[in-house]
Amino acid sequence: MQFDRLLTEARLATMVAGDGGYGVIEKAALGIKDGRIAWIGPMSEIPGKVRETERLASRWVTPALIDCHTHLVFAGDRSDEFERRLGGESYESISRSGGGIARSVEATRAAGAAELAAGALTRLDALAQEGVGTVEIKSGYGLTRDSERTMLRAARGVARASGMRVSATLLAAHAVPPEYKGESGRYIDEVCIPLIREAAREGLADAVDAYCEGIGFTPEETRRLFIAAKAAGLPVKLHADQLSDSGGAKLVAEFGGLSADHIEYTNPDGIKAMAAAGTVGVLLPGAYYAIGETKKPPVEALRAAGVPMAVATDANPGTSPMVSLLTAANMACILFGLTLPEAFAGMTRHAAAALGLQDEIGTLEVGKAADLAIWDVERPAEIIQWIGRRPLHGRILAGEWQ
Ligand code: DI6
Ligand code: FE
Repeated sequence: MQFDRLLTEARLATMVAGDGGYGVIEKAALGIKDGRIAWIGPMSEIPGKVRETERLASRWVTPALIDCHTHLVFAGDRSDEFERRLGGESYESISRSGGGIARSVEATRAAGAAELAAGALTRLDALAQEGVGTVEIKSGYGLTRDSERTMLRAARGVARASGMRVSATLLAAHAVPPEYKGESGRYIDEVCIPLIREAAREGLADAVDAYCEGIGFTPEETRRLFIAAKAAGLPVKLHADQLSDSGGAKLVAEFGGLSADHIEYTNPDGIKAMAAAGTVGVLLPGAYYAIGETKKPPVEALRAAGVPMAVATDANPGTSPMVSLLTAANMACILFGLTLPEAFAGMTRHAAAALGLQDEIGTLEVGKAADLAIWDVERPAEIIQWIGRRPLHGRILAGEWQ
């Protein structure tokens, strides 16, 4: 067997499902050919005589991490709202008085594509330094047909510039823009649905998302949007049940959705529907923490129902100003009660499924992309235990050191 690269003396956390743990292979080797994992196993079983080894000196190797829910593309600053929230005002009340998403929309509309990409790249770099190789990036701060597409183009541009894999999501139904105030239905029909068709035709989006919430869109509007997404051949996901129980998780599961995200207020019916549809539950502890939410997502019920759980940053300028996936994982363990292997699966295997990329990334398996994170730690638990430490040795993406 010939490899382009053979990593030896590694400790692998393959994250392959089975024992519910890390899928460990000690004293392991991993062969890479044409950007893919071509061989994996104990060093004692390396097939034939192979040269060109890169010794990892017992370092741990995991799949490159995946942040499956971010809003990394935006312009402007909302730290004044942070101050207002510290003064006791709620996120919802700030939103209703013209702050919140609307503020970022104003700044984002005024920014050019280059400015948007530059800001996103800085934030993306923070994630890269923690071993992230794939990010999802949503639109949703443009809210016109042109500016939403500019945001999606910026997300595609960021992928090219960073060498990272980017999954772009159309989130035109993030908020009702001022020019449609009080007419959310008309905004859905005149802007969001035509945009779905355009984005699909132009290859700008990989999925469609919506903000189904009292301060966002109703379940009925979300349903119409999902019907259009399905017709355009795009999978759906949803900001569901974050501030109240609106039946969002059940709705997105009904459409075979990739993921239901937040899900703090999701009821047993929603959990059942997610389990039946294979919809991933994406936990976003950064938002829970930053807005001072007290209702936790129903982790025990999700676990009992066999719903795969992912963990993401929700990086955004309002409710989750956080560009650290490892911190999100730490919070998911401490605040929500995830086990360490669950948190790792949430940043790898289940995050891949939340993006529909489970055949491509998320585990160390022959045939998958050679997207790896290599760590200077004694035990995988350390990676999540520490906050702000970044014990990353390096990343290999599509077979190449970054
Ligand atoms: N994700 C979102 O998109 C909204 N909340 C959340 O957790 C709001 C984002 C924002 O305030 O900009
Ligand atoms: Fe979000």
